[in-house]
Amino acid sequence: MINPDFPLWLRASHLINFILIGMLLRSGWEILSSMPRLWWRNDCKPGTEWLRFTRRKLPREEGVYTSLMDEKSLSPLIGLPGRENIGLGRHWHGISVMLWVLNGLVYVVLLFATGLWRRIIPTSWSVFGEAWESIRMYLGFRAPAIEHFDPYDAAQMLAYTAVIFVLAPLLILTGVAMAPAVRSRFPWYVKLWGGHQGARSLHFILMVLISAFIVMHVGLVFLVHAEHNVVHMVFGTTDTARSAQAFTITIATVVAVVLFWIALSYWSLADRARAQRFTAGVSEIGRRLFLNRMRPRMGRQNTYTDDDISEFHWTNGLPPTEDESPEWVEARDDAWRGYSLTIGDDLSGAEKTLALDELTELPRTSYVAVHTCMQGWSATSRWTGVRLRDLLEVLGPQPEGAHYVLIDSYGLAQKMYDNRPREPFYAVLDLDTVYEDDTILAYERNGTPLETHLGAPARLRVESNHGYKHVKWVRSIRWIADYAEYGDGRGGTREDSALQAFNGRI
Ligand SMILES: Nc1nc2c(c(=O)[nH]1)N[C@H]1C(S)=C(S)[C@@H](COP(=O)(O)O)O[C@H]1N2
Ligand SMILES: [Mo]
Repeated sequence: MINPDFPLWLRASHLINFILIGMLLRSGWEILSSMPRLWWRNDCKPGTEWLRFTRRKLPREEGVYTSLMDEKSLSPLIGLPGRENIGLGRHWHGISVMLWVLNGLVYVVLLFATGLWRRIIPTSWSVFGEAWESIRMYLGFRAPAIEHFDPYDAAQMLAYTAVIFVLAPLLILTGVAMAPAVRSRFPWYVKLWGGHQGARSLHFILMVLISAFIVMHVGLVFLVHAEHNVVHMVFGTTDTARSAQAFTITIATVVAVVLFWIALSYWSLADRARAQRFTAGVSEIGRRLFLNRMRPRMGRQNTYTDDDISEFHWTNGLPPTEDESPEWVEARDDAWRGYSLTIGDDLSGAEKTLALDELTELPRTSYVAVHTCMQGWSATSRWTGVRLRDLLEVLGPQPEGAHYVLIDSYGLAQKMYDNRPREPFYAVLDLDTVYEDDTILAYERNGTPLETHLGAPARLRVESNHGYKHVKWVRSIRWIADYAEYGDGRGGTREDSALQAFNGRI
């Protein structure tokens, strides 16, 4: 006998939600473990964290400690996938959130379409008094009688309404605020949350709240009138004679889901290149739908101004050493007189070199922008330089057959994916990104020549993307046909070695 009040769609979306929440939590912990510190201050100055999950002390000096050194390894039983794989963790987070939002939308639409919202959303103020009565009973280790559950009691109505209509939307809104594509297009939106660190810290707090809800919710299902709850959840009936059967199915399902979560980790770790292709490929659907069309406009906004400039700036990647690049070290020691930047076209072999003073004579642009490393830190600076599209014109119009631009560095990758000798750090941009207003080669920060650890004498800024696309100590900028022929073929050093997505818009 089917009770229409627990229709199949409701039970199915409940199960799907359970699977996806687990994936979101586990991949979220993987992301957090790559930089296990939380701030309210947007410059993430060492020592000002309000919470940290690491005993490591941060040096106060700028440019000596890279965020990559701060990564912690999680067990694959906890993190998705675990073992310092933030790239894959980010993709899993993306896939899970896309499915979770879709499932949530279907659920909410059906909830209103079927009128079932009435038993969840309170419509009378008396719900607060009744909920307080229930809570007092629970605190005294007693439970309200079954007549109070219709099918939910007042405390449940309040909790479910808060989770579905407050916590979940806030998690989505703070998550979106951390995307550089969103920030560079709508800077006011990020400021609304207290900047990148405000959004990140709130996202964390909301995660804790939703986790606490899950623990309570699951606990109470089994503690308070379990025989009713499990038949509702599994069969949708009120036939308590089937509760033993429902109980068995529930336990078996939970065990299967937990095994599935762990299997995702081991599947990812077994062949990380394959996992990157799959997960970055699927999550690209979301970027394409929502982020790729947003064009950055930091030069035309006044939300972030010189007043927001950070006191401290984190670093990822250390400057080239004498061994790594004698020519860069020599140029540095000679006030950049020997520095040369190559603008090239790999299709025809054409190239031109520019000295630093030729670079600074090109039309300049300047704006205040927030840098975010996908690991979690941020910093605000005024960047001044030449637009990439203007710089490329030095060589002439866009060559026929060129679909990307590759930027490489005098500095080497911190570590190669397969431990082969370290190669120059590089990033590839697609044409949309190349032509954006806020894709520039910067040679000044906060009105003074670029500091050595931040990429002197010139570094890329791609405001619509996370930091891993912003090549420092730039050596050459070249038109290319396809990035598959360079490095490991993923379109950048962080893509190759940390399995990040080619598209760094979130
Ligand atoms: N040459 C080079 N450029 C690089 C890196 C690097 O390791 N080497 N790291 C990238 C990453 S992941 C980030 S977040 C930014 C950090 O920029 P910052 O050190 O100027 O703050 O640089 C990017 N550019
Ligand atoms: Mo980064």
